[in-house]
Amino acid sequence: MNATPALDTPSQLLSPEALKEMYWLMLLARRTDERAWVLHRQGKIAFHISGMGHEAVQVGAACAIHRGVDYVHPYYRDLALVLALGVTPRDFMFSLFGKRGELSSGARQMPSHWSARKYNLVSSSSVVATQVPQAAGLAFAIKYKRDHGLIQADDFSQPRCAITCLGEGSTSQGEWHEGMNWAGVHDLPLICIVQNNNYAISVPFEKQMNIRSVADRANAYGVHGITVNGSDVLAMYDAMKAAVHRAYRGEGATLIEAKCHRLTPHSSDDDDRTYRSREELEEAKRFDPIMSFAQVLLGRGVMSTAEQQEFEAKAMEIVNTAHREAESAPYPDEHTIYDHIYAPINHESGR
Ligand SMILES: Cc1ncc(C[n+]2csc(CCOP(=O)(O)OP(=O)(O)O)c2C)c(N)n1
Ligand SMILES: [Mg+2]
Repeated sequence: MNATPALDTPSQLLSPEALKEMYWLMLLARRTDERAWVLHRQGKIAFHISGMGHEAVQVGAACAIHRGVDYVHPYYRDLALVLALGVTPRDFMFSLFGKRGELSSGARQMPSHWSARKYNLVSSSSVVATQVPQAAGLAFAIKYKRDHGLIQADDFSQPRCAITCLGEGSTSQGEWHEGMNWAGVHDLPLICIVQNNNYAISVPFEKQMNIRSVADRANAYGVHGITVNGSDVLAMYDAMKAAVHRAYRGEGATLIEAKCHRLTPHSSDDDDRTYRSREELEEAKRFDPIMSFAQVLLGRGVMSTAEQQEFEAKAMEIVNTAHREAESAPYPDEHTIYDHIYAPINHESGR
């Protein structure tokens, strides 16, 4: 009897170049992130919130969508995700230093509140989970246009899904439930990625919910739910591809719970020694997504050791240049302080 041939998963169809691009994006995010910590400890920047340990979730997700066209509503840990969309380490350094010409808000927002119209990257509030109903609204608009013949399923020039991210702790907020329910009721092309790193600052998962998995909640909203190993970029890519196809074909929303590890304190202003043991952190480092993906690529002969070293050198050069340029750039002109914040005032009419 013939064995049934195994179906190819989307990640098995990725070219060596595509696989190496994934590695490169994860590495670039990590080296940029590491520099931000150094700059903070040197007292040169005020704040940093890190994505270290989350890179596989974010790069796997970004590489599965139509980048720059589908809507992305990120959260503060999504450095690798936004780099994959086209934001550069230089853009990020400008936001860390709050310098003139900063991409997202002209240096008015905190760092890691990304926004760029050219990448369909939508700005979020610091208030956690508020991006979920907003992303559901974008997905609703896509569905409305599709239902009225304004977008076709294969129209690559138009956004055909909206993705949004948040942490597992933020799913305790009402906004998350409202957004997911709306997505379920209307079968929206929404993909919600919950980056479950087991902590909301110092509060562990089991103090946040009395279930074993965030994805268990998908059923209650009538959306598809899946839990994936968020330290494995290819597993994440496969889960995302399935969700993206579902969204593009009008088959409704997906909740992806990506289990990962936060390899740093919550932010530059947190001391995680007060609530998590060093042994636990050392154990988490064994799942470093970049090191494990390097082993996969080297083992398969997709990437050579020489190429890996070239990537390292290139990343350092890019980060050094970005750092240097941002540090020496001027601050915004003080006369522009109210630009884009208040409507221009007509001094004659007083309005
Ligand atoms: C509504 C609201 N409450 C509290 C905060 C403060 N806060 C910022 S991040 C955070 C933890 C979020 O944890 P989680 O959702 O698990 O995401 P993670 O930071 O672990 O990626 C909290 C409580 C906030 N920004 N908004
Ligand atoms: Mg968390």
